[in-house]
Amino acid sequence: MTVESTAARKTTRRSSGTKRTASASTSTTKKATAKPATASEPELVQLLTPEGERVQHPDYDIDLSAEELRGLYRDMVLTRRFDAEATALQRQGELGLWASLLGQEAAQIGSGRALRDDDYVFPTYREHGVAWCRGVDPTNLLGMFRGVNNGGWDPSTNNFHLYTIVLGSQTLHATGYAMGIAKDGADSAVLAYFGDGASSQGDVNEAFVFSAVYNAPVVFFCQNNQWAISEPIEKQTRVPLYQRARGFGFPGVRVDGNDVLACLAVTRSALERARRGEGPTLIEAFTYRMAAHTTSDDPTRYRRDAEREAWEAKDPILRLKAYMENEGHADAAFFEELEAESETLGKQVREVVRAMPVPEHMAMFDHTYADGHALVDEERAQYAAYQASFEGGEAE
Ligand SMILES: Cc1ncc(C[n+]2csc(CCOP(=O)(O)OP(=O)(O)O)c2C)c(N)n1
Ligand SMILES: [Mg+2]
Repeated sequence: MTVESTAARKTTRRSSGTKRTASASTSTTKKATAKPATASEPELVQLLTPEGERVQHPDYDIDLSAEELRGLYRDMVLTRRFDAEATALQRQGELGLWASLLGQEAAQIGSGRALRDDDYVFPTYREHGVAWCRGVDPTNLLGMFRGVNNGGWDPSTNNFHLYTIVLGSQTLHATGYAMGIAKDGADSAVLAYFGDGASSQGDVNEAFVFSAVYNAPVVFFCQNNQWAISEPIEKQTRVPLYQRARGFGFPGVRVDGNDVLACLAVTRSALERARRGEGPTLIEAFTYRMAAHTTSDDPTRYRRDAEREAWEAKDPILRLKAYMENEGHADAAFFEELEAESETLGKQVREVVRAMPVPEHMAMFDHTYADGHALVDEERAQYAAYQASFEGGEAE
């Protein structure tokens, strides 16, 4: 383990348990300032501590109304509920697979709510919270995981690209798209998501080179959730990921990925910078994958419970709830109504998934190429022969 990654873990442990003295001595928490990072600690932009105390940052300020805060809270709660429902549906055999975003709600809602409608998003396979912010019907996310369609939404409707499973490839798509809109003279920006594991992909590094050299209006949003399936972050890098940007010639910033306010402020600022024609930014959202990599994975085989427990103390939803309650930004009725809304969403998700029509088997070959392809034709014929070999004509 390197000196810097050791320092990062020390920061993690220290900030998870202890309360700052400022919160005990004053009821008006807004005057507190974040503890400056020491020379050995990588900087982390934070506006809301794990205890729900509002702190200031010299470069990133944000002033949100109570209504906006409640909106961010609602987004996170409903996204978590949707995610839990999808995990349960997989366990009941209704989905083939699910990649949970549990723990990453603040990173996704904060960055997703920083976008303008005309901005464009390139997600991985875990960006359910960002999809929510873009207005993609959450049940549309589930068709691919049920195996009844190849994507499930039209990217151009919500400026939200299809989920991408080939790690990092979407960062190149995003860079090319950003170069294109810049040539068109648009003042919109592109937000590309990827993970700590994907940061090791050649595609991501090529995207950094091209976006820097062409000053492309793209923001790279890396959710460092500490794990790439069973590989820890220490196996991906010898420097904090955000520091890599410097070598490519653009700024990098590490943000507390469990702090929705900080994620919103930092992403908003980076998108504005891109729109001004000042080029790319790398945001490293320091967070944690609380669940398994996917429902096919068993993290108890490779990581300790204590690590997960330390991150539980930094839950993104609980800290915003504590802040809103302390400051009187939400009352009991708000939380009760939201609970009822979550129940309704869960019920709706279950009903829609179970009612999804089973596609005709041969349809999976239809949209591979716009104009057909000899190899696909051969595969289609082979598959048709295989289906015909079953008694009654077709396998269930
Ligand atoms: C090019 C490529 N190599 C390997 C895989 C297999 N794979 C799927 S997810 C994953 C780990 C990704 O980790 P990370 O980028 O940190 O994202 P996270 O799943 O933690 O959100 C791997 C290796 C893949 N999908 N694509
Ligand atoms: Mg990861």
